[in-house]
Amino acid sequence: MLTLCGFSASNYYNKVKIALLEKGVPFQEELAWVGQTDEQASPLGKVPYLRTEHGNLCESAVIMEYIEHKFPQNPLLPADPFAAAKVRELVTFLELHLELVARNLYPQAFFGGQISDSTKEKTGIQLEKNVAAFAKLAQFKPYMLGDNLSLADCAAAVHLPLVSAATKIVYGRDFLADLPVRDYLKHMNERPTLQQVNADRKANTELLLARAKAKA
Ligand SMILES: N[C@@H](CCC(=O)N[C@@H](CS)C(=O)NCC(=O)O)C(=O)O
Repeated sequence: MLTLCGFSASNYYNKVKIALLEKGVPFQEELAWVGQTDEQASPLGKVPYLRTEHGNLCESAVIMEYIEHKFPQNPLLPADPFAAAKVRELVTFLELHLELVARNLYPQAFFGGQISDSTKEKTGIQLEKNVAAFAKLAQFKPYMLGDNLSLADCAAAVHLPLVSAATKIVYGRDFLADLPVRDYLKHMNERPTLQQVNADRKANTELLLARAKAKA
């Protein structure tokens, strides 16, 4: 059986977990906090990583592709190569151009730190541009790309709330406010898979904060 390793407060961990649950692929979870990961499985010490019967895999995009190919049921990528490429394109925008940029804000938004004025300014400019570009690709109809749930929704459901929250806290304005993100997430969060992931995330976030407090 597959073993998904990491912790449930992680957005990248949850992206993979949603895909496994939506596809109905059996898996077990192994708790691995940052700093306690398996170096062989994840040489950069990042989560998630996946233990399979053939060996280990890290990087969530790679894990998603493996799962999709190995377990074709309940597909999260369209069969048509161009439509599948459009899904991958949107995942790239969500991760490379939104989440990774917004990540500069997390120390201040979520971890009680302070970011420099120049980081705040540069990140704001970059995010404005990237959000406008993302808005040209995302459909919200009702899923990221039309009628069918895809890998892009597994990513959007976990990354968009962080981008919204981080910009709201740091700039006093939700950079995604002009997009129908709230309705989209409400719709997504009605899914039993999302409800499970969100419940696990909340419980694990409390543990994470308690660990951080104990260390301080
Ligand atoms: N590109 C990676 C990103 C994963 C990632 O950044 N995970 C965070 C937790 S949400 C992490 O492990 N951070 C610790 C670190 O980067 O050292 C993926 O898609 O799996």
